[in-house]
Amino acid sequence: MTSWKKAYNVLTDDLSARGLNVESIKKALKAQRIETPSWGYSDSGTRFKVFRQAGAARTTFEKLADAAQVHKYTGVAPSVALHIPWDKVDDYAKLRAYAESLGLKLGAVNPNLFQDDAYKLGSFCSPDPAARRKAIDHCLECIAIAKTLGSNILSMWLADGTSSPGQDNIRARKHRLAEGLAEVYAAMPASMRMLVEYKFFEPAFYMTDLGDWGMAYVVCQKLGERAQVLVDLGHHPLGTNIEQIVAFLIDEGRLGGFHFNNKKFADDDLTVGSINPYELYLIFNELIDGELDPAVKMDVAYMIDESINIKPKIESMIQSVVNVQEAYARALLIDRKALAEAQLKGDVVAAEEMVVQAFRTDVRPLLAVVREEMGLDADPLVAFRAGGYEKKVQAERKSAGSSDTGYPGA
Ligand code: RM4
Ligand code: MN
Ligand code: MN
Repeated sequence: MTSWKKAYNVLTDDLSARGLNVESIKKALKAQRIETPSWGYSDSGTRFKVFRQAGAARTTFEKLADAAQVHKYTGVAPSVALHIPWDKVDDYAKLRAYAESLGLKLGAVNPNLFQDDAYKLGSFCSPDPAARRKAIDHCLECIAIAKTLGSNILSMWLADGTSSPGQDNIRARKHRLAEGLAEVYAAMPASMRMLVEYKFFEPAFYMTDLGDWGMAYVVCQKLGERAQVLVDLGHHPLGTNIEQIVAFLIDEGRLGGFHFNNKKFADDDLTVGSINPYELYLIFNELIDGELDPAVKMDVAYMIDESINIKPKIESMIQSVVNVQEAYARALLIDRKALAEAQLKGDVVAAEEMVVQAFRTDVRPLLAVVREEMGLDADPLVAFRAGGYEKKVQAERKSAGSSDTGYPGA
């Protein structure tokens, strides 16, 4: 505490002198929520090799126990996304009760539309009506599961695409997609949202049926108001301005959620903020700009979608959550009024400086004090390491995991 306190006083004096309201910034930080993915806690790898980790979660129950550790030390990660069938269990009511006993909620339900032989040519877009039926039925099953779990998000990612020119009729695939999604959308209760994720390549390499945000947007618009676009940070070509996509979707009321992760080259699913923290920060800059606009209605699910192969899973997840917190905290330090004035005057340098200076601010003392005020340790990673959980589960989880509950890699 004492080590952070001095830096905290210097920082908050400075922020107050800049006319910022420290208390409301702290309130926003305490209210932030980030969902972690069940598949981020089990063994995973690349298509070359899965390196097993001692103590990695083997069952959905163990994944939840691990997620509870992330929430215990960060205080802002109380929900967990599930992937069906990786997280298939006999009794979903029991799973829900277990989650609640850990202080967790079950979040987005992700149907798996890519790991069955039937999906060789696609799921919703397949030329084979039996494959399409299977995909739709699986999503209907996921809606039923979500209802039992108390979850109100159906998160759709399709691996659909073609790998050779001429393989299939692109427009016919588009029509099949619209038809199948409409049936699933119609089956959702009024409280449920469908998030539609796009990705420009992989596993198909010639074209992907939902290749970018524009295609996802058009599909959502046709479905209805409760269909919104999900932005996964790893799903764009290199150099794409993701924050612009975010701003555009916010303005159209169609930003449904995020899959936070980080990439160096492709869909790398690395620790959030580990490669390009400035991009993450600029995304939060747009999110706050949207939140402050009374003309804009926002309901955004902040989720992590990472798959760490080498680092210990829980530690990486804590790093990710902390990096998201820091990006948000920094973006909260921008003086919005002054920025708008500089923009209107065309003072490019002053406007950029305001954005850059906030990014350069060391917000760790602020977050340390926020955590202490929430009854947490100032440093989640250090506290987790000192807690002895890794050692405990390494001893308990000696037998091999079942092979169908993990993410094998892209
Ligand atoms: C995909 C996509 C989905 C995720 C799967 C495992 O690339 O990001 O969101 O569920 O991977
Ligand atoms: Mn994703
Ligand atoms: Mn992905």
